[in-house]
Amino acid sequence: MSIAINLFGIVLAAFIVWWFWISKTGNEARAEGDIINVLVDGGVYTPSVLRVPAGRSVTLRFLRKDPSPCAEKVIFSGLDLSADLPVGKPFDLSFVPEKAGEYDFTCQMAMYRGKIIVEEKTES
Ligand SMILES: [Cu+2]
Repeated sequence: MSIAINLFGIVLAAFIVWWFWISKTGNEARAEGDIINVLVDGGVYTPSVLRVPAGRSVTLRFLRKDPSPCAEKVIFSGLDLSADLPVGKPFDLSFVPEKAGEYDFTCQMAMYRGKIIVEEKTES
């Protein structure tokens, strides 16, 4: 019996590590064709790290599947940007990130967490 409990503990610990660490840092997306699809479900933005170029318009296409009020708002600190996301249909949020840097975006209670990395324009 105690072995079963220990095994359960190990599995649980592994799951917690995965949930809070790997699942949130492991998915990253770069803007392709100026649109990034972001799924809002299960307490995470997928992908949660978005790389976009500075000075060019980008569209974040949010698809919110989570009906809980927690997921309703998305707030971009540092970008002076926020939106209310509808459930079950795509919502486009377009903006031009002017300054390179890292900006967090979260739901109202900061349970959903993501990050936009605005990259300096590469001179060509
Ligand atoms: Cu929330």
